[in-house]
This record gives sequence, C-alpha cells and structure tokens, in this order.
Amino acid sequence: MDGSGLPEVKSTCPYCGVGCGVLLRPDGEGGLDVRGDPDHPANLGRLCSKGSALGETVGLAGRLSAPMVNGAEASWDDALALVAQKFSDTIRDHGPDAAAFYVSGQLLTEDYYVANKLMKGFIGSANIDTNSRLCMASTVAGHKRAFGTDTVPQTYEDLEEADLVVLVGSNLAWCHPVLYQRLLAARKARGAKIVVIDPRRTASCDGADMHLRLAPGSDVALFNRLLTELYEGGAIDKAYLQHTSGFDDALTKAFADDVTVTGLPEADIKAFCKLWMGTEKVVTVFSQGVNQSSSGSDKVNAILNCHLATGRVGKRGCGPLSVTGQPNAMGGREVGGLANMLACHLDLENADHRAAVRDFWNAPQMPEAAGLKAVDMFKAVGEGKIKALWIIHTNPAVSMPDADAVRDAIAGCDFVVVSDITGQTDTARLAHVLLPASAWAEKSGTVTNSDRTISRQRAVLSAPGQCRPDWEILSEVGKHMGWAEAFDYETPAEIFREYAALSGIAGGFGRDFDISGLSDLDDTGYDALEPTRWPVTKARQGGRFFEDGAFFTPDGKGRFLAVQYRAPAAKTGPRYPFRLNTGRIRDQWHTMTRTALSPRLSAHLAEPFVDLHPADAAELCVEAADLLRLRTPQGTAILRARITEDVQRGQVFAPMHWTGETAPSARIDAIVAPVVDPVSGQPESKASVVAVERLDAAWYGFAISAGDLTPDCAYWARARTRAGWRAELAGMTAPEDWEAEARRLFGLPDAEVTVMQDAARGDVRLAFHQDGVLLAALFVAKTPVAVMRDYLAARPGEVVPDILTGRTPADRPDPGPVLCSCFGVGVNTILTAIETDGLMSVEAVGAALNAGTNCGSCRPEIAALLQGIRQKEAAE
Ligand SMILES: Nc1nc2c(c(=O)[nH]1)N[C@H]1C(S)=C(S)[C@@H](COP(=O)(O)OP(=O)(O)OC[C@H]3O[C@@H](n4cnc5c(=O)[nH]c(N)nc54)[C@H](O)[C@@H]3O)O[C@H]1N2
Ligand SMILES: Nc1nc2c(c(=O)[nH]1)N[C@H]1C(S)=C(S)[C@@H](COP(=O)(O)OP(=O)(O)OC[C@H]3O[C@@H](n4cnc5c(=O)[nH]c(N)nc54)[C@H](O)[C@@H]3O)O[C@H]1N2
Ligand code: SF4
Ligand SMILES: [Mo]
Repeated sequence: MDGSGLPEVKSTCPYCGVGCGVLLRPDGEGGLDVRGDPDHPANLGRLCSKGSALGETVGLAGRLSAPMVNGAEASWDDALALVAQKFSDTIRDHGPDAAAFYVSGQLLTEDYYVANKLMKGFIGSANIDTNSRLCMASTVAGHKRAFGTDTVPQTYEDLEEADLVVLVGSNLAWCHPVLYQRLLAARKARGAKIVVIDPRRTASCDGADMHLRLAPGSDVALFNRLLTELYEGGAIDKAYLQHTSGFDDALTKAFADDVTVTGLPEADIKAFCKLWMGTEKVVTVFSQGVNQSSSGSDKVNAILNCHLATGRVGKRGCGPLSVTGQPNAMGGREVGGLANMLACHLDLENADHRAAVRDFWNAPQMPEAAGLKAVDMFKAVGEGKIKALWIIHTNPAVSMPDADAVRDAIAGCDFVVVSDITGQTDTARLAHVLLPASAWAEKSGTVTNSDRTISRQRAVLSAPGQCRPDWEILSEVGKHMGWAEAFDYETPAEIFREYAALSGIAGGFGRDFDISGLSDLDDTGYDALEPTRWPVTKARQGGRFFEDGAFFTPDGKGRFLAVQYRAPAAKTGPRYPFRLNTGRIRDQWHTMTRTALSPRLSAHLAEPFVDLHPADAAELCVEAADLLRLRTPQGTAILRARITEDVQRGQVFAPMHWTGETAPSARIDAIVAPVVDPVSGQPESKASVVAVERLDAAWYGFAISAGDLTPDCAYWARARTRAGWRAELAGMTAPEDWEAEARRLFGLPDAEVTVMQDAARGDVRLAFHQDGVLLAALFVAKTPVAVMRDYLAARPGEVVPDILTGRTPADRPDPGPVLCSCFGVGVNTILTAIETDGLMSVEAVGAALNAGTNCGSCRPEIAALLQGIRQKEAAE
C-alpha cells in the first residue's frame, strides 16, 4: 500500500452504477494502487473484480493524446475552430435541428451539464440524446408516469433491511457485484429471501430461493397477476390508496391479462405471489430485463403498481429500486441529458420551466419540443437530416441496435466529431475530428449512483499529451461558437455551483431534484465534498421518497397505470425460430475499451460465445466448441457455442461486449433489431428473433503471441494475456502456406520457426522462437482445436521446448479459464481441489486456494461448481 509514498486520494469507480468509493495511490510509474474506500456508503470498502483491476487499465498504450483532423494530428486551436465553424455553418444553412450530440451516462455531471446547456440553450435544438436511452429510458418513463418525476425512492440500505428481494431482469451478481455482496451478507445475517425473475439462469440464481424462468418479455403479465392476488388476498393498503389515482382501471386491466403467457407453472406463480403478499418488507430490484423491451415502460409501471397498491414505497427495507447501469446514469437524468428532458428534472415541453431555464442561462434560444431519441437520431443521421454530429464518451457503432446501419450512417454523415480516450474504437475510426479526452483517473467532477448519492471523482494522474476533460472541450467549443460568457468555466466546481443554483429554481417549481444547498460550496468545499444523497436543501437532506404519499404529478397523487402484456415486437417463426437475448459478463465493461486492457479481467471469458440449450444443440447437430452462425434480418454473427441449460429451449444468449477491435463477427448489435418501446424509445435489446446454424469452417486455430497479432479470417477473437495475446481463429478456406500466414499474423517475418504437421488429419502447429524463447505459436486443426489454452496462453516469453504438444509437460491439468481474477485461480484448479480435498463450501475453497477471498465476485460461480459436483455425486 505504501507504493510511491504519495497520499491516497478518494474517488469513485468509473464502472457500474453502484458507485463504489475507491482509494487511489499513484505508484509513481503511471499506474495506480486501488482499494475500496471503507468510508464510502455504497461499498464500505468492498470492490468487485472490475474495480479491483482498475490499476491495470490506466496505462497510456493506445491512448489518443492529440486532436486529429481527417487522420492527421492537429492543434487544439485548429480542431476547435473547425468544430465550431462546422456546427455554426450547419445551424445557419440547415437550422439547429441539423446538429446533434450523442453523449453518455459515463460523463461526469459537470460534462453533461455543459453539453446539455450548449445544445438546448445555445445551439437551440433538443437533439441531444445519450446512451442512457439504451439503458434507463424505460425506467425514467415509468417513474414519471407513476410518480410525476424520475426518482428512485429507495436507498441501498433497503436491500439489506428487506425480508424479500426480487431481482427482475437483473443479473446483480455480475452487473452490480458489490450490491449483491451486500445483499448476500445481509441475508446471511437476517435470512431474507431472494427471488430471481429472468428467462435465463444466471450467477444471481446461485443464491436465490426461487427462480422464475418466465418467457421473454412477459413480466407485465406476471406483475398484473400479482396485483390481482394482492387485491383478492386483501393486501391493498386502502389508506395509501387515498394518495393515488387510477387503481380501478389498473386492476381491471390486470384481471384481463393472461398469466399463462409467462409459461410459468401455476404453482410457482402462486408461491411467488404468496411470498410477496406475505412479506411486508419487499424490495423489487429491476434492470435491463425490464428496461430493454418494447414494453419496458409498462413493465416498470406493472412493478410500481404493486408497490403503490400495498403502500410499499419509500419505506425502510421496502420499495421499488431501479439499479442504474453506468456510473453517472443517474446524474445524466438529473442534468437532463435525454432529448425529452430539461435540466434538474424540469420538463422541456413545459413553457414555464423552459422560460425559467432560458432566463437562468441567458440563452438566446430554446427548443420547444423534444429532440430525437437515439434510434431515431441515427436514422436521421443516415437520412442526411443531421449534418453535424458530436459523439462523446460512447461507442454507438457497437452498442446501438442494427449497429451496421448505425456505423454506415455515421460513416456517411457530413461532419462527425468523436471525443474519446482512444482512437481505436469502431466509432472513433469514423470521425472527421477526434478530440482527446482526459480519462477517469485524470479528471475531476461528480457522479450520482443508483441511490441518489453524489460522489466526487478526483484526478490523481496527469493527463497524457494534450488531453483535456470533456467539460473543458465542450466549453471551448461553446466559446468558439460565440458564447464566451456562458461557457467561461475554469473549473468543474464552478459548473457544479451553477448547476446546484439552477436546481434551486427547479425546487421552486416544486420539483424533487433540488441540491441548492450545495450552490454556495466554495472550491475547498467542493474538493472535500463527501458522498451526499440528494435532495440537499435547507429543509431536507437525502432520505427516501413517497412514504408520505406526496407525489410530483399535477394533482400530487401517485398514478397507477393500466397496463397489459404485449409480446416482444419480433415474432419467431420458421425463418427465425430462436429468440436472441443479450447482456453482460462479469469482467468486461461494455465495448471493452478499458477492461480488455487488463489481462486478469480478460482471462475470465476470453472469447465471445452464444449459449444454446442441449436439446436445441442436438437438433442442430451442434457440439460444444462448435462455431455458430446467427442470422437476423439485420445481419449475421459468428460465435462459439456453449451448450447449457442456463438458457431455455428456443432461446440463445450472447454477450454485448465484443467489437470490430476484439472479435468483428461477434459484434452482436449488428444483428439486434432496432425496435423500441413506444413510450420511452428504448431499444428491445433482449428479444430479437434469429436463425441459428452450425458453421463448418475449413480450419480452426488457436494462437498465442508475445506481440500484437492481426488476424484476417472469417472468425477471430483476441484477448490480452499477461504474456501478450491469445486468439481464436477460423476460416472458410485454408491458406496455401501456413508458415507464411502465421508470419503475417504475428508480424514475425524472420523469426526461427518449428513446424509440426499431420497432413492426414489436417493438423498444423507452428512455433516461433528467438534464442530459444517462445515468441508465438499457432495450433490449427480441421475441427475446433483441442489444446490446453490457459496453460499455453501464459507461455510466450518463456523457454518451452515442447510447446507444440499443446499440453502441460507431464499432462498435469490445465488450470482452466480463470474464475477468480484477483488471485488468478482457474476452474480446473478449483474443481480438482474440491474433488481431491473434499472441499464442501465456498469458504473452504477460499481457505485452500484464496479463490473468492478478495473481491468476492467469483463466489457465486464457485458455489455453482460445488453444487454441480454435489449433483453429479448424488446422481452416481
Ligand atoms: N460486468 C459488467 N457490469 C455492468 C456492466 C457491464 O458492461 N459489465 N454494465 C453496466 C450497465 S450500463 C448496465 S445497464 C447494467 C445492466 O445490468 P443487468 O440488467 O443486470 O444486465 P444484463 O445482463 O444486461 O441483463 C439482465 C438480465 O435480463 C434478463 N432478461 C432478458 N429478457 C428478459 C425479460 O423479458 N424479462 C426478465 N425479467 N429478464 C430478462 C437477461 O437474461 C439478463 O440476465 O450493468 C452494469 N454493470
Ligand atoms: N445488444 C445489446 N446492446 C446494448 C446493451 C445490451 O444489453 N445488449 N446495453 C446497452 C446499455 S445499457 C448501454 S449503457 C450501452 C453502453 O454502450 P457504450 O456507451 O457504447 O459503451 P462503452 O464501451 O461504455 O463506451 C464508452 C466509450 O467512451 C470512451 N471513454 C472512456 N473514458 C472516457 C472519457 O473520460 N471521456 C470520453 N470522451 N470518452 C471516454 C471509451 O473508450 C468508449 O469508447 O450499450 C447498450 N447496448
Ligand atoms: S460494483 Fe464493481 S464495477 Fe460497480 S462501482 Fe463497485 S467496484 Fe466498480
Ligand atoms: Mo447501461
């Protein structure tokens, strides 16, 4: 911990919306020592695998460090002048709506505030939308419909105080791991029950008491049934109902709904309803299985209806808790980053709100109608209606549905600016102007997490080259466009004060988001700001919302929404018989621009995959490790098959993370349909329809290398290792000369080579050495290559005489894919220890191997291994 002897600095993890506090100490060599902040209320010292590996992701390799104009380095003066000129020309020639910003829930509040002010107040268009449209928009819509405002009523403590926690469409164990650890710890102490509602078996199911594997998209029908059971069971809180409207209509619709669409056994539905009804302290956690749906907003309201009906809102240990994905998804909602919002929970389409913000900003023009939502925005880009586009802190060419169309739209746009920390993303490669942003550890500001806690992010490293923080780049463009006074910010503290002051005006309109108590924070106070839950006013600080039945609707009442089940937009049929579900894995963050820099995070799941049910696999003649081709009306993808009962028959699941940089054929959004929820505009990222078939490649390869490699074949996926790189390869035609091909792949024209060939079987193995040290090796076969991958991946840089056997020297077991990324413990190592030493618990595995004893993110998977072995033994 002593490292460089520099003091530790308190900051916030840049990944998920849990918003863990971190203590950062520069190691003096450009790296960082990272540990959990024991005093931060979100994590109390804990970190997950991604947070623990932050130190491995701050290196400068691959960083964009100077502005680039049309591929050539440019000065800031020239780049800013060009951006300002192009946006000004576009507004003059085509009107403000020909300009658009597409921003991100990972921006700091200060960045976000300036972006929103520049677009809505000065450019005069509402065409600013954010990747939160793909993430939280349905929750925003649901909250606004029920509460009259987008407010999460609960706090994290409620998860610990609840007697029943229902996870709806949330893989909390992998996506909000520290919250999940808090939940499990509380359950151990207090015995709360956990129910998971998810079509898929996930790591979050390992600790659950009940798993309802409902049909994709059928959540509304399930919660409607719950509402009717609550009614018939006499569980309606009549006193609380006085503070609401619309109950009768909602109930009538609920009775009209048909729960059999969930495909769940009636007994399970009954058991769930009984448990929910009989447990006063229930927290319903919901996430992308709810939001990313063409009925996402209705799903949210179906859940909120049940909480409103029982008065279980905003109470200790009791209420609905939407967990936000990105570190500042919540902050973005507060500053009005979405195309249909104004700042501070004020409404763009409300003339009084608009006038107040215009006066406060002294804005020359304000749009009167909502701007384009993400999917429509990129459609408008494709149609040439948007002529100047600025993309900040997000990678839409990978993460938007119908991603090839989005990529083509960006490529065809007259003028595209991208602000990123690297130029090597699928989106950045399309920019006319690339602006180098300071990265997480290099910039200061604030973020708001899932439970409304505002935390400081603090710079600890100096930014490389000419990088500048996003708020500063945005302000500079504002100044260059002629609004020097409005964008004359010197520090993030100044921006924060202005924002806090504006929130006081919102408070004056009776809005909930009011942090005016922080508007006179001086620089020292801002520097020292402790994690603070909003609101922050003279009258009130933090706490929960709505227990008292006071809402933010025009009549002050909470609103029930009459909702009814609607099937996912796309229908399966003979052409597209499978439903494609997509989501996250434990150790990668979105499009991998940061987490894939970490060898230990890359070791958990080193290759993209698609999960397929064993019965479907048998029907399609697919065996484990085969490659599958997935086809949808949008395009095709190639992924490695994993055969598992984690998915149901007729459903497949693929991760969202891989890109043109890491595995081009597995860029899954290229095949996801751009269908949206009609209310929220959020894409249905979890329910496309798809055809699945085995891909018979002519050859399959596995490569390891000390240096970078450049594959060129139908399928490839590469991942970083401590020793360099590993890659999976496959091609539809075999090269004539394998040695030449391998030399090209590894960039080793002259290295000494050893070749082993079995022409009859079609096996080729090549290793390249220098002075006996292994540089790279390629293993090729006619069927998916069977070698000890995790053993091999660590070998480049070593002297390994018998590398071409592809096995450990004495055929000792391969450690297997890394399960515990903190201590680098492989699956096989854990399985062997469980079997040979008779280990019976996660704790015993920890005591024997350390696995699971640091961040704990892998504990659900260790539990699953133990359970698997127990089941196997019981069956023997
Ligand atoms: N490791 C990791 N953690 C992350 C992120 C990451 O990239 N990596 N990203 C962060 C972000 S931005 C977000 S938004 C969150 C997302 O966090 P989550 O929402 O927990 O993650 P997902 O894997 O997208 O989806 C959750 C689950 O929804 C299920 N699901 C699919 N369809 C349905 C349905 O119709 N009904 C129900 N009930 N469930 C369904 C899926 O099977 C999946 O298991 O994670 C955050 N945390
Ligand atoms: N199929 C499918 N698609 C999905 C989802 C899904 O579940 N399934 N989930 C959706 C959801 S919930 C989300 S949130 C999105 C996420 O999708 P994206 O937002 O597109 O993914 P990221 O990889 O987080 O992109 C962040 C970008 O910002 C850059 N960056 C990092 N730090 C900085 C900085 O300080 N400043 C600037 N300017 N740039 C920086 C990174 O290098 C990276 O290029 O994906 C959505 N897409
Ligand atoms: S749970 Fe993990 S990824 Fe999320 S904020 Fe905490 S350390 Fe970061
Ligand atoms: Mo997200």
